[in-house]
Amino acid sequence: MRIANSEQVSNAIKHFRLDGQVLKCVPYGNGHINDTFRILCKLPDGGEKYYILQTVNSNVFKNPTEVMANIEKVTGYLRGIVKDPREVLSLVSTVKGDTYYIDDNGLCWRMYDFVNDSVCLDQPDIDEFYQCALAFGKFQKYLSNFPADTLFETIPDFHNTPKRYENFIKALEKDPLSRAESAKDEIEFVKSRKDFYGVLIENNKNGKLPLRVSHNDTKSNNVMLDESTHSALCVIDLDTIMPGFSVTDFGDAIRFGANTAAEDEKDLNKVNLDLDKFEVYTKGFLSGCGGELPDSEIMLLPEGAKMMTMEVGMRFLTDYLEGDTYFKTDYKDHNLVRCRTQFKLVTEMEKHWDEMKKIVKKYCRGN
Ligand code: ADP
Ligand code: GN1
Ligand code: MG
Repeated sequence: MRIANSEQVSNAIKHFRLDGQVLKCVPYGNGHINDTFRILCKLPDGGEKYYILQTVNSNVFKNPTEVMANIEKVTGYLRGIVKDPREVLSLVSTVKGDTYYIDDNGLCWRMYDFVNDSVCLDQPDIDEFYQCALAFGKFQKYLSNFPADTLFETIPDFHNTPKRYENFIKALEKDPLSRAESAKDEIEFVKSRKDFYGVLIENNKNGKLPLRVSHNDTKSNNVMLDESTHSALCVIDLDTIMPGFSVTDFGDAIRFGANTAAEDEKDLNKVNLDLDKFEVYTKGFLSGCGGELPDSEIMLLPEGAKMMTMEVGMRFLTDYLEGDTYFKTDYKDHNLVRCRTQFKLVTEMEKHWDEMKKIVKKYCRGN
């Protein structure tokens, strides 16, 4: 379901400083949160230029202006580090000189330069997945000296899995649409793993897992690759940049990209963990991080992968119980289907746990 209607879209466009005349505006991308549009403009010299227009979903981000403040700071900082302008998102300013526009309905809009000649992929092959790993690893490295305390927490407790579990239990107790009956096995799956959810937070407390500036939404379709070489260009979807853990950035990417099937595959026989992709991502991510991560953190990468798969599955299930109010859905049981896919992948990770640990150990340096 879209957040904005076409009148609101046309009105929003007028408030941004575009280099030409708008020819076309079409819905774009596969994100679950924001409304995204691609705009085509005719330039005065006859050429053409694309832009990306987005709403910031205020049901998800309670304070969109804080989201925009984070993005402005981080993209400005990254621009001082990278060489090619296509390596960092560029906000387009409004006619008033701001980085966002709030319309009369309170909707927050922003515009980006389109990353030209690029693609982003829902199901990358192994080489493309390596490129995504490099991009997210470098992103972590580039931001290692960024002043984390200047960032707003755009979604409080975003990857606090024990809190996510509490929210799941609350939704289950309310069960407003009486859907719990149709998800008995999935509910049991979540409850039976309750002791696992605090593992990363415990490792943070015991000093093995430091807070770092992280992306927090590392799906492969949040990286733009060069259209012709398929090498990594730019990390996008910066709404959730906040202090977080390296291993959850790693883990969410594995959840999405090392699954042998789509995030919402209905045939669970097709859902497996691709260990070759797991290894290639480990290699690419650590290489991108440039030796920043100590061995004790590297050894927790499998926990990050299982935690994120479990957590996102739990979030899909919670949203199903609450009546699909958070994630965009395409059909009635979409969130239930998505959660089943995640839980099958968790089962695969549990089966291959020792192999996952063995793989990450190969990349430790003995420190
Ligand atoms: P969501 O939070 O809904 O996932 P994203 O910011 O990831 O929103 O954008 C959705 C999709 O729009 C992306 O997966 C990508 O295909 C496309 N996109 C977003 N920003 C750009 C950009 N600057 N240049 C080209 N494509 C973009
Ligand atoms: C959402 O915005 P998008 O589609 O990249 C969600 C992530 C989930 C993901 C599941 C802000 O990501 O946390 O992991 O869906 N983003 C937010 O596909 O909640
Ligand atoms: Mg996205």
